[in-house]
Amino acid sequence: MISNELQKELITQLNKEYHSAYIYLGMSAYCSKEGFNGAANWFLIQYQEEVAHGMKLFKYLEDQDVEIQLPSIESVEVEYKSLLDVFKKSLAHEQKMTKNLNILSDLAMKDKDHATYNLLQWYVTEQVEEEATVKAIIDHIKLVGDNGYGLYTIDKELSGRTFTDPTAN
Ligand code: OFO
Repeated sequence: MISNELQKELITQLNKEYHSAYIYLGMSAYCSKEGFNGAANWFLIQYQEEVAHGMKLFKYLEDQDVEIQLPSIESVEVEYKSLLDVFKKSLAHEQKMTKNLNILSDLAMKDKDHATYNLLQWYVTEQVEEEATVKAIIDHIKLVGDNGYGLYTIDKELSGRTFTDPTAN
């Protein structure tokens, strides 16, 4: 049985996963508008990943008989300064999510709720990968600076990303 406090926090986390998805949809729209179609594809896949994160949590809450509530999803920004800016904002967002997940893990540990703690560790591990991936992209963009051909090459690389359900294993 998940404590009431933790149930409430997990519902908030569910909302945050879908908010993350929404943020990435906005980032995809920005990139597409600016002609960075590869980056638009990359963020669209990120959107799909966040939806999958949300579904994993949704399923867990159902399995644990938690009464599901679906509060409204906060609106998101769709304007950014540059390709570098959009990826920097993505990293800042993921760092915030990591912090939240650590707080949630602390709470599950305090409650001695091993099942929820286990689930949260899956998310914590996923965050390490997400942050590292975005950091690497930021480094590449910084390397090329304003060089058009460099940005074109990075965008082309980003177009190769395909969706693999992160929750499948
Ligand atoms: Fe759901 O991992 Fe990013 O936010």
